[in-house]
Amino acid sequence: MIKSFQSYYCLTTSNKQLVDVFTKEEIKKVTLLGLTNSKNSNFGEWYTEVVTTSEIIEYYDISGCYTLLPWAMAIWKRMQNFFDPEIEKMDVEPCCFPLFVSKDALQKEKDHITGFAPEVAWVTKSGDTDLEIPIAIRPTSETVMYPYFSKTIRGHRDLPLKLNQWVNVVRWEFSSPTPFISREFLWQEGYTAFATKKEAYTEVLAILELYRRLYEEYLAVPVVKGKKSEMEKFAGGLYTTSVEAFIPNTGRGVQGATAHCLGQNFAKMFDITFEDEKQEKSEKRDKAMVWQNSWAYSTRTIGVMVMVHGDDKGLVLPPKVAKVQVIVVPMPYKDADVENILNACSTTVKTLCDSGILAKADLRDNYSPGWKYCHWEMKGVPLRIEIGPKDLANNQVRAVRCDNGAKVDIPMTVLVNKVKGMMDTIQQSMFDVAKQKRDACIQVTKTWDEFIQALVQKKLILAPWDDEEDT
Ligand code: 86X
Repeated sequence: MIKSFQSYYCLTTSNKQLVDVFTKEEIKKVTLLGLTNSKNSNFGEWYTEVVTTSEIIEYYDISGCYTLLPWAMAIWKRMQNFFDPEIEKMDVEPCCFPLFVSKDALQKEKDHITGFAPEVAWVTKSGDTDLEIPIAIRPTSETVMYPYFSKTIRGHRDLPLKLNQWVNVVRWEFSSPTPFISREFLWQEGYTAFATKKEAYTEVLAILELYRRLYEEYLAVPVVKGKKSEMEKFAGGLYTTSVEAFIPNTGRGVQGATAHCLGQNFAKMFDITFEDEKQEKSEKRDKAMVWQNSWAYSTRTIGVMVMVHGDDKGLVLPPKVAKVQVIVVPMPYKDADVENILNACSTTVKTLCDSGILAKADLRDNYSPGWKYCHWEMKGVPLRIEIGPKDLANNQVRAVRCDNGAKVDIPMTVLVNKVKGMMDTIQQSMFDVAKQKRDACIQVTKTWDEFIQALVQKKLILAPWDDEEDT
């Protein structure tokens, strides 16, 4: 009976009817629709289920590695399309350094590598033959890039040097990996060098603001900008700034992106020096060390977005990063209407696409409208447009929001403007709701007891802090 269930399902329209006959698990197994876990009762299972069922992630046979499917890469591309032009305006140039690091180079900055050493993945063989010297896969690229910085920076005219690359890196972390918080991930890594401290300090804040905008304006995730404590900063640098997101369900903060001011530590280690203007004219021609920054955000951003916005029906994508912003579903129920309705769907999609909205029609005839609703809700498409006989007769469409289920009839005559407006509304409303939920978790604590209590209650704690190690 279960085997022939899919065709049975296609003939029915009401999801509720099915639930009465089969368990949720049985329905999911056969239709591949719906979630068996709920966000509030078992968050961890819900997360892994939602990323696989929505087809953004595919599991892989190596632990900690996941395939980013087109639905995920579309989000990543949009984030790149925002960030790349912004850093280009700041004269940051694209580059691509090798994936491999020699042992010598990797160990050059011993102090900063020590704690990380267990996370480095090594290539030790080619075929059956041992490599003479094992080579590491980059966990980050300081040691790959800075020899080049040292070589290419001679005088003040070579500064500032600003490079960025979009690559994958590998960190064999042992804390349980999960989709988007994985051992191999994609990121942008920016490395810059300046003649003065002031320029470096200014850039760190400019990049941090881009990270805030990325989260808040694109992913609709509220973040807090800040400076890490001495304990939490990148040990190789001078100070670390970050944007931090909050996941209400776990009560935990997540580091969203970091921008480090490295000071002159790496300049000293890698001999990245220049003859500055004043000194050039003097007899001594002393070398001055450059001031450096590094900054990165990774595909972890997508995981944070899923955790913040996803619900019990699946993903909920902010319009600004969704591969498909509007899905158009026909609702034919009498044979006579079919052709007209399908035509209306195609026309609607064309009208929307012509005005820059990412719309798509799901005209497949082997799935019921109900199945399609669940499917696209699972994938988080911000707006569903349904067109049935009644809509056709009234020269309108019905629009349903993915984020809150709100339904509205839109006259065809104002379709484009209305849908554009709804994209903005959904984007803003997703941010507002997420911010409201986060802010509701904030608790001010002034004593250690209050602090512990708030932690247990999954609060986001606001506490006095003087950055003394003892405190
Ligand atoms: C710290 C610091 C920094 C450039 C960024 O956060 C932005 C982009 N890098 C990264 N870090 C390491 O230095 C590191 C080093 C090794 Cl060898 C490792 F295996 C893991 C690491 N993880 C983080």
